[in-house]
Amino acid sequence: MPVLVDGEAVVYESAIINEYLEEKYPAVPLMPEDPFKRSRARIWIDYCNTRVQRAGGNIAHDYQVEKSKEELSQYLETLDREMRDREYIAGDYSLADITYIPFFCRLERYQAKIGNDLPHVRAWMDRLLSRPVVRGTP
Ligand SMILES: N[C@@H](CCC(=O)N[C@@H](CS)C(=O)NCC(=O)O)C(=O)O
Repeated sequence: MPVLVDGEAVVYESAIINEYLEEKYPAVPLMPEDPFKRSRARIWIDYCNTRVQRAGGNIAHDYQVEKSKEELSQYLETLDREMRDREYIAGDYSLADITYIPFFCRLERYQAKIGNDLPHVRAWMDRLLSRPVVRGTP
């Protein structure tokens, strides 16, 4: 369970931790300024956490594996359609992209493959994983 302890502040839930850090350190903005674009970023953050990571977590924890694999492949197909004409999922690089990085780093754990059948997700994943800060994270 991800928990951030920042002095007296104890923050949990990964999406809430990310927003806490975004608000605390505004010098590097990682959410769009425009309210509609912010809502798109939040939609894809929610999609990752309530669908992609939920299905992946089920698979990793040996719960409803076949059903979850089927769901996960549908979610990835949806993402592939979304990413067809995009470099990042919600405009510029944002917390929405960052939310998917742990999933892409742990594909084996989720018994998932991002192959040639998902070319747009694959290109997006490669783009994210090749960022220096991601490559430098153990
Ligand atoms: N919604 C929580 C999820 C916390 C969490 O890490 N859940 C575990 C189960 S305790 C999980 O299934 N993670 C996926 C995995 O095991 O790879 C968050 O985003 O902070």
